[in-house]
Amino acid sequence: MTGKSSFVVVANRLPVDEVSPGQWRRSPGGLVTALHPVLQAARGGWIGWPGSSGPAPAPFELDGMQLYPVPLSAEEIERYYEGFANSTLWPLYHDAVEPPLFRRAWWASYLRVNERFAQAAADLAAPGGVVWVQDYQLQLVPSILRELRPDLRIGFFLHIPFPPVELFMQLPRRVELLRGLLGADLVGFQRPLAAQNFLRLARHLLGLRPRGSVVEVDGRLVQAGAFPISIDTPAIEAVAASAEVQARAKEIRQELGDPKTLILGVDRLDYTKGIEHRLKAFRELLADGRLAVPETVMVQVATPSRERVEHYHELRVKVEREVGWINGDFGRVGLPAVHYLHQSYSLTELAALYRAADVMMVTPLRDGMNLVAKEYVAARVDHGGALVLSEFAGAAADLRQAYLVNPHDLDGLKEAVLNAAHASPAELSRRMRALRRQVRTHDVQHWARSFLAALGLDTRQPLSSGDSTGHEHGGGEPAAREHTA
Ligand code: GDG
Repeated sequence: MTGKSSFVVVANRLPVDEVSPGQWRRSPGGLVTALHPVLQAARGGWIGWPGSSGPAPAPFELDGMQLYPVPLSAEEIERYYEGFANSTLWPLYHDAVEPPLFRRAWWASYLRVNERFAQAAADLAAPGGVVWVQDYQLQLVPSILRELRPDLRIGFFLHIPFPPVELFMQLPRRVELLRGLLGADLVGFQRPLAAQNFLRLARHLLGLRPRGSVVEVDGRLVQAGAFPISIDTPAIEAVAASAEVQARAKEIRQELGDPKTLILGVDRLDYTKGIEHRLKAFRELLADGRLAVPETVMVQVATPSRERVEHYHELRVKVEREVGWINGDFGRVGLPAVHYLHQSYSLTELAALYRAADVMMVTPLRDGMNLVAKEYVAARVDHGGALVLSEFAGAAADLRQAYLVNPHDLDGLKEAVLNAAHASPAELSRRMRALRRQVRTHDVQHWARSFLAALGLDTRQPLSSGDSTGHEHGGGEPAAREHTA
């Protein structure tokens, strides 16, 4: 592939999976769904790691997207990805719900990998092009890229929370990380509070003077704002409404012994998701006699995740011990209380589970957004089911008619589960209709458009390929935007 791209996405992972050697398939997920049309129209490029160690394949095209694989060595996967990204930044940015680990050797690797991604973007982007950098693994890319290519318009979006100043200050490399983000023209977050934390930090750490949502750095203006991410609502609705999924939902309930109440959890097996809190609430409700097996059963899907990281290994042991405890005390032969599934499923199977569940429990201790909560709502085309949702998920601000809970308040959590399980069909339908309006009007297309419009890229106009972005850059004036900090 040759030629420069006027629109470039930079993300840790390429949006594809290798199904057999040299055979790639688009991976499921909202980000690629949202960006696919923009990438197609602009002949845009996506720079990312293909998912295994060693040399990367040559650039290739898939479904109209130009894909540029960036190689990572086994040592870089260990230090940059499992180390600095997932053992330092991930826990620290999630309220330090597990203690972040600081290892000096990880930083050098994080810096080197960020330089590699930035160089790839600098090589690919057309003059005056737009580059959109994704997430906490690549926080140094904006400033490195700006040094290499001052002509570009650079956006950054953080998918996870941005911590309060007091927590961020623990980072030994705090100045470099903050300066990295300030290389962007627009820094987007899930919630306004995160944008405020970022701007406060710029004042506290670098003595900058933010005005509203804008801060001046080295004579440039950097804008911070909230752009709550969402899901591909029409696609999920279509899957959930299919005859296949309806039949499968019915079958799942039968296989579970036709319970009166089916409680569901679906998460990556991650310590931020509050899986243990949820299980404990269920165990206590059974012990109190306020719920009973087999009228009530729980299904917990815990998708394998980051298995080589120590915290994740420990979590698995704790969750599985709790599941064993509950089933030992309350299960019967052929009728466990909790069906625990440490596996990945197809979207069709997930949609069937969503449609089968009476109560969906989403109880993170801290979560940037949480797409599972939104997917559950989108899947309930029948207006049934109840969503129990943690206040500490970004999604709680969008999904106000959920049963909102503090997962640390075990009694409150138990009450919410009972209220959800015992609510009248009319009450459930009233809440679900309101929730569904939100995810229908604010889907992932809406998210991508809002961000790119704020960055100066109008995705409603046909995009040109080649070396023009089809928009004016002007003298650093921040673009108008829907959501402000
Ligand atoms: C980060 C932030 C933010 C899960 N198991 C299976 C499966 N999934 C899919 C879900 C959902 C996605 O994975 C998980 O998204 P979440 O938002 O719930 O959580 P994170 O992975 O932590 O995502 C988060 C998000 O980025 C986006 O900005 O919302 O706060 O932490 O889509 O459906 N999908 C399939 N099989 C599974 O077994 N197919």
